[in-house]
Amino acid sequence: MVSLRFTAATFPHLPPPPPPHRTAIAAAIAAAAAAAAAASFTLTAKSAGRPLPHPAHSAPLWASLSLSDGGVPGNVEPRTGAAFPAEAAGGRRLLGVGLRKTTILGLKSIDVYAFGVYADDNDLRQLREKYEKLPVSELKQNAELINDALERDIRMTIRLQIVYGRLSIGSVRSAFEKSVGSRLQKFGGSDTKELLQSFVSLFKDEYKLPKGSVIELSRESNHVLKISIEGEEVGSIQNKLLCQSILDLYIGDDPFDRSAKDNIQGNLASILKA
Ligand code: DAO
Ligand code: DAO
Repeated sequence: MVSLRFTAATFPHLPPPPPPHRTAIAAAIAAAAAAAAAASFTLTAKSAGRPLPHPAHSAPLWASLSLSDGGVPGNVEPRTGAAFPAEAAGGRRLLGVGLRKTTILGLKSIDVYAFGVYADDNDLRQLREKYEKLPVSELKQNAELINDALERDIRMTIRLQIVYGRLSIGSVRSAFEKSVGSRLQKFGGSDTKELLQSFVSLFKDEYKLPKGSVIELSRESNHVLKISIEGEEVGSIQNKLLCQSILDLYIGDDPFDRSAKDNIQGNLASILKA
């Protein structure tokens, strides 16, 4: 049994909703729960609207991060200047940074967000036994290594820093359906449509993701996907396929940023040999 929990009223920039709004959220969650049940997982939602401790930053985060993190070059995504801490929550180590772009109207390329990929060192050791005999040069090219990293119970985090200043939740929903949806199909889940639909239906139009917002997509132990915005957990779901599909966007065989993926794999290879 897979379980999904989404704390609908804890998104940044969203004041605790007035009663009619709350009712609308409750109704949407009930509808998603029904869809979820059809897809054989359960959904519950916390409705308590806690205000967030920190409002999302209106100034770009990287303005100060480059100093606070000592300006280590490998931690800065060079095209956007977005800086990433060397460690994420739980001591996960930064393996590499990259950029998610898209094209609008088939023409104009835009930078959507910079990302950092993190993994738990201890969990990565699971891979040592199998791979430590291979030379680093081979590990850097080894597709099976990546498949194992995607599939196993290894705690990882993808940290996103929004770069595009006019991101609407509608576009996040459709991008997610397309990118994550294609990976769900690729990994062969049969009943993944309902899963995807009920999950994206929880990304409500009221939520705002201004430039500089930080989103973390984390795979916790036992294939629990956790989403936080500005450090505040907004939802989680236990689903191995969804975790694998999301990670595949960044380190799989058709990644958003090829050079980032190569760099991440290089670092992974060095860790396994260390
Ligand atoms: O404004 O029409 C537009 C283009 C927006 C493209 C957005 C792509 C969204 C990518 C997902 C972002 C997830 C945080
Ligand atoms: O870039 O296509 C992509 C995948 C991005 C995943 C973003 C998930 C954002 C979840 C938070 C939404 C809150 C409204």
